[in-house]
Amino acid sequence: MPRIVTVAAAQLGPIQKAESRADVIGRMIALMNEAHGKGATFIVYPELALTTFFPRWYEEDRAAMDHWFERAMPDSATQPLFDRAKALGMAMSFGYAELTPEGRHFNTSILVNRTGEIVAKYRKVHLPGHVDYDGTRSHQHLEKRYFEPGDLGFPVWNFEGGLVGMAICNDRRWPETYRVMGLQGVEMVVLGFNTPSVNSQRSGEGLADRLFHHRLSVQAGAYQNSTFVVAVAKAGTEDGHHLTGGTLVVDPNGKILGELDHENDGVLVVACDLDDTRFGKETIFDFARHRRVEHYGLITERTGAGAPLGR
Ligand code: CDT
Repeated sequence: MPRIVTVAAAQLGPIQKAESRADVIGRMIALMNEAHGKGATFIVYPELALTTFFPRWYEEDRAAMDHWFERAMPDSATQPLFDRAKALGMAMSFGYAELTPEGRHFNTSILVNRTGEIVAKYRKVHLPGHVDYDGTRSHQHLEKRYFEPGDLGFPVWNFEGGLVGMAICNDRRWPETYRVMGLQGVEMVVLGFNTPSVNSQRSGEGLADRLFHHRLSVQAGAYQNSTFVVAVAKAGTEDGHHLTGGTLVVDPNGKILGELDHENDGVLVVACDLDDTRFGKETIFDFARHRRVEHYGLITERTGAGAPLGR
C-alpha cells in the first residue's frame, strides 16, 4: 500500500517592500486554491513568506524592524489563510518572522494540520550573513542582526501520514541539518528559501552557480538520508534585488522530480510515495549498520576547522 503525500511547492514571486500582508495572503490563498485543484493535500510556502526579504535592509535601530515580525500566529492578517486551508482540508507549512512575547526574534516556520492547528514549529538554526553594516559587500544580508539562532533543534514530526521535518534556506547547505533529521527517520524535509542570485562578496558567483549549489545541497541531503526534500523559493526581483528561484522537489534517490523554471507565483505539485524512502534507509544508508560514530566526534566537539589529527 503506497503512502502518497501529494505536496505542492508554492513558489512566491517577488514581494516588494510596499506590499501589505493582506496582498501577500491573497496571493498565497490563490496558490492554495490552484494546488487544491491539482490534487495537493499539503502546501509548502517559502521562508519569510509574508513579507519582502527584509534582512537585506540595514536599520541602526533594530526595534524599527519589528513591524516585519508577527507577534501571534495566526493573527488577523494570516487568519484568512488558515481559514481557507481548513475549508479545503489542506495541510500547510510557511515561514515568517516571529517576535515572541519575551521580545525574542526568530526566523520561523510551522506545520499546520488539515484542521488549521499549528502542530510544529521550527526556528532557523544556520543564520547566514552578518551583524553590522558591511560596505565591502554588494548588498547586505543582516539575518545575524535581526534574528537569534533557533533554539528548537531539528525535530521530526508525525505529519500527513509520514515523518516530516523542517529547515529554512541556509540550513539546506549543511549536511548536519539532514542527518539529524535522518537519524529520526525523516521521510520528507520541507524548506523555504530566499537566495540572492549574486554572492555579495564575489560578484563572479552569479545565478548559475547559486542554482548549482542549491541543487547540489538539496539533492545530496535527500540522497544521503533517503528522504524527499521539498524546497520552495521566493523568486524574482524585490526592490532591485534579484532572488534565484529554483523551487524543486527531490526524491530519496537525490533525483529532481520537478522544478519550476520561472520567477512568479506558481505551484509544483508532486505525488510522493513515502515508502520510496525505505530502500535507501534499509540498504546503503542503513545508519544502524553502517555509521561509525566513534570517528565522528569532531562533528560536535569542534565548530570551526582546527588542527589536523594526523601527523
Ligand atoms: N535566506 C538565506 O538563508 N539565504 C542564504 C544566502 C546566503 S548568502 C549570505 C542562502 O543560503 O541561500
